[in-house]
Amino acid sequence: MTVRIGMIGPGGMGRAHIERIRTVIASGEVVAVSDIDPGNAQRVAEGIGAKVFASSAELIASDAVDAVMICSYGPAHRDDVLAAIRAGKPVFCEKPLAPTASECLEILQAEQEAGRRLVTVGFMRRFDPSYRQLKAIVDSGEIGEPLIMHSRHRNPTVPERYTWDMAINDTGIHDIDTMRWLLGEEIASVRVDKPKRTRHRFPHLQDPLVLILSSASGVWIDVEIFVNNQHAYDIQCEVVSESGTVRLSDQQLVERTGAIGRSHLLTMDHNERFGAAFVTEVQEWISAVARGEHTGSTSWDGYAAACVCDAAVRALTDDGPIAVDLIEQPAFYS
Ligand code: ISE
Repeated sequence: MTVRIGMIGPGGMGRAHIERIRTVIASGEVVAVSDIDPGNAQRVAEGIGAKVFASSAELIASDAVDAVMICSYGPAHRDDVLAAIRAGKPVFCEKPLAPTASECLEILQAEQEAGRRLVTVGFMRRFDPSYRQLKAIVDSGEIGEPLIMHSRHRNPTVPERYTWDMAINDTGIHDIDTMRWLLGEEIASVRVDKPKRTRHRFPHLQDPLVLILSSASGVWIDVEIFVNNQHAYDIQCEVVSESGTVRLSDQQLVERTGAIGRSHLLTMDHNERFGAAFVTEVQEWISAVARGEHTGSTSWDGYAAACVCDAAVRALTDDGPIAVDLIEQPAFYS
């Protein structure tokens, strides 16, 4: 079966997914496109022979669409995710599921009413081979219980339109999801520490910043977010456990040696660093849709990450630690 996909909001991320689906991913085809910019929808659709829809609502309702990918900007997600759930169609939504925890709650409610898991949130690190190997070691129990975790999320640069809260809602949200996923438990509280600011780039940003998270069982986690480091897309993670540690190693396949020493290249953006993860993520989603199953992170994961982000954004201005306010997890998601 070929899953007929409707793509909403094909910006950089959406176009990269389309390219993957067209070239390396099996059993899926993007047959429909909509965008708030009709010119963009037209251009993208023409390139792949897809149909253009004037609105996302019409695309979701179309009989020609089996499943929906939402790659538009965060504030537009809620309405389209709800429409897809009500149409009974599987939906892959890029992060954030929705910008606020209360909008995510509406999604949880609608999905439970629909009676089956339809929503997958695009937390691609869960599909990265090195993170998967790290999690397998943590889960094996061979090095004991995790006690401390260090996460580093560095970008070479961000555009000026990157607002003050985006270090948390757009960038740190990945680390928040990864920490929950690695530990298999929720984050209970968050504090934000503000180091000396870089002189590079924008005065409206606290850059870098450090989230100090505490998990439900008391694991201490620091997440460094530095989005104008001027040199690389640099992702690091280390888990310190009772009788050993495990961390991601360098991601490059080759090392070069010459007159100035030994070196390897660094990745410069998320598509380069997580290219393989994106392919696995989208392939697993399409294959699961074809089987009538669910895969990847759930609406609950999108909601829990939003709750931690809400607390972290508060902690940017209020003294921490701020408690993370979560509803009890419905059995539907356990
Ligand atoms: C972007 O949206 C991502 O998801 C990247 O992984 C992250 O590094 C970047 O800061 C975000 O803007």
